[in-house]
Amino acid sequence: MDGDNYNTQNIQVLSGLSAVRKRPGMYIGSTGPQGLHHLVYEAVDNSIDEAMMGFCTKIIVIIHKEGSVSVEDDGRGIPTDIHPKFNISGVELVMTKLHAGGKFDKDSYKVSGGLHGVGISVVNALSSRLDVVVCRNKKKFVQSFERGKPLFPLKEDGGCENRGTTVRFLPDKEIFESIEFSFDTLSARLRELAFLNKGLSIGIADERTGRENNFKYDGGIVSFVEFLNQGKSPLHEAIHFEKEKDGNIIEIAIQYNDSYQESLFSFANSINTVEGGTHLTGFRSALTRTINTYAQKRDDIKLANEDVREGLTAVISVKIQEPQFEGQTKTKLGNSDLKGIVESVVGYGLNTYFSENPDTVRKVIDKCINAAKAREAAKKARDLTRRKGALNSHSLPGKLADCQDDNPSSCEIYLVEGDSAGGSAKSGRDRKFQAILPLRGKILNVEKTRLHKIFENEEITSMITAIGCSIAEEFDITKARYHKIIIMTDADVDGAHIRTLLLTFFFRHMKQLIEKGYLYIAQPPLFMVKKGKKSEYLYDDAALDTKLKEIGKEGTAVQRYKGLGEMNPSQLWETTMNPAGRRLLKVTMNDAVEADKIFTILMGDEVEPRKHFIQSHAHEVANLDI
Ligand code: 0RA
Repeated sequence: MDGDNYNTQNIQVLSGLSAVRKRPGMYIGSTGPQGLHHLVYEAVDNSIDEAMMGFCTKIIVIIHKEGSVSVEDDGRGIPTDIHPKFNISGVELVMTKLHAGGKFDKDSYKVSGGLHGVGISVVNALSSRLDVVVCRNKKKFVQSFERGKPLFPLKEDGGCENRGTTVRFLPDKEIFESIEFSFDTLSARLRELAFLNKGLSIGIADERTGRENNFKYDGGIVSFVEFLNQGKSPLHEAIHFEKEKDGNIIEIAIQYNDSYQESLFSFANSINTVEGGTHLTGFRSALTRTINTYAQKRDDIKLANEDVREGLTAVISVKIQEPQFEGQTKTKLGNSDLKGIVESVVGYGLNTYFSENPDTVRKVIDKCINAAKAREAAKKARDLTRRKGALNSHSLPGKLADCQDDNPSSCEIYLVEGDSAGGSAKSGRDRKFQAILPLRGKILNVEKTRLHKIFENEEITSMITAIGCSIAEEFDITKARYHKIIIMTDADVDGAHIRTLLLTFFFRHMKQLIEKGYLYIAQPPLFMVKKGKKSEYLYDDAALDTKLKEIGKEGTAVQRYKGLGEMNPSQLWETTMNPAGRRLLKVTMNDAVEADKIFTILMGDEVEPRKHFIQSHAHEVANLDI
């Protein structure tokens, strides 16, 4: 190899990659678990691009034993010839040049695009080792890198039968907090990508555990809504349409079910736009308007947005030239022209579909009119100002013991089961930053409840008011008054049930709180072990076992705590509330689709799938990831 010359030409490129290593967060969002997994998505996106252009049918992701991940596709293979301007191979260019994105031909726009759309060179920069294998024209080529630096130029390494690209990388321990990949997190995203790219086969295998999944959905997002509606009762065949307008591709799948919940997922260039955006606004507006036109032919009733959301399962996928991502987590589509475009495409598509499918129209309109009637009846039956007052006002619920501080990021609220534990928590807390809201009795099962009923429930409204960010159309996460919302229930069956009901409420109505990492579960101790004058709190059975083995059973008293009420205020503070020693479980959701299904099954009204779920999960320990 032509050593010196080779290095000189790469100085510019390498200084680009060293910028990535200096400020990884700017390129992949964070160096935590999200950023780590983002590396895989970035690598997969290149293969997805190949698939979207019609050259790749299969992608295989493998988590290897030693912690690296490989992404293999059967696309055309990254070009191996020497690029005239840079004088290095196409492979090396793609792997080392920032924002190259892998595409030489400008005509083809990148429609998958990782969240940050930075290209695979960023993966290379942040990997202690990366190996690429390209098969093109029956020849095999290889090149290896360490922390972005090529160890040698691309070289031929024998022949091969099939074409394609394999990129295998080991994330750099010096960069990431942890380099342990989660099979479930990757699997969830790959399934989503398989839904969004119909017919594409995506497999994932975990060599550490032997787990594997294979995804291929010939129905695309129609399969997606059908999947979301499993365990629910759909009212009609999925409605589907896809249209290109002004260079944007808009694809919609809709299927109502008989529940009161909405399950809606929106995507822009395959990115889950959790915070919504212009495409979603356009969709909602067209849906309400179109259904209203039909409803008014039948009944003199005006449907509100929330009436057409009841029982709606929908997937919206737009593919656009230059997506602008905004919002707190950069998952809100900002392109202003998309609102009108989606609105007109959805209006037209729905009208066409409805005019050809009168049976479906009737079922959908019935459902929405029912929702509207229930809402209006409830409205008449109560003082409207109360709802507005209860949810938006500055009058906090009477039983809330608020904290003194008013900076949300340093404030916490404990949602405590029962008045007596609530009382202990109020005396035991640090009132400067800890607020207490006692909850009485069972919490409403929101899974089986219409929105307006939710507004009538006192426990729920007091929670909504205390937290401050409202729900439904008025939901606004920036108004959250606490950045730690801590569920504290007894360690018994009732406590577990209340916890599940609360989780269901947060998942259905304040999902973004979970996504922001604001929701926690307190971990009160299960035991106190006393020997002589020494006592110690233990938090699970395993810890108790270990302790008893260590100190011996003789002369040891074990007290089992069943309820929070068994602890006095100072014990509660010491064991469960004092930030210095307490344990908190953060509620995370690495798969919103899976969580949706789990809540449907756990809290919905079909008994069979629930039985199956409980049986097939009975062997697992309680897992508070939802
Ligand atoms: C640039 C041009 C061509 C293919 C690719 C990039 C490509 C990149 C990656 C990254 C992972 N898998 C990939 N597969 C393809 C087209 C080359 C041609 O015209 O044959």
